[in-house]
Amino acid sequence: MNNGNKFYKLLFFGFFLVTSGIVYQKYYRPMEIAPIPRNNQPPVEITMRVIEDKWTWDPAEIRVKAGDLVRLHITNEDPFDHGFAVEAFGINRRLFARRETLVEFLASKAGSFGFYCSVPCGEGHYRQTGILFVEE
Ligand SMILES: [Cu+2]
Repeated sequence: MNNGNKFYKLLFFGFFLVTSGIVYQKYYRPMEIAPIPRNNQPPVEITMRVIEDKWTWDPAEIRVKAGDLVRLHITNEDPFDHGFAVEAFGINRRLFARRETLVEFLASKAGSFGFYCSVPCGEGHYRQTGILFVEE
């Protein structure tokens, strides 16, 4: 078998994978698990902070609508780093000490999702949690 033959097999396999993915998304994927597309509203700007010495998010509850583009402006008031993670949306960002970090994401599914500090930061680390509500 020569290498050219192998190349065409790989190419065909890649084409097959992409095509079957598209066919699945268009015709077979149940509506309820499809990502909700962006609405035509302006981005939702939310100002948040990590309160100094408290291991607390302010606010600890965020409410948005499915389809919103969300922009979180998070200020970490502590002199050390924290993290901001929402597993359901694949978000995990470092919040540097005494700085504002912008976290932007599309709220593409409805439900309630926990967020937490993802950087080991001290005694209150494991209670530094909050909830993101995405309403339909
Ligand atoms: Cu932490």
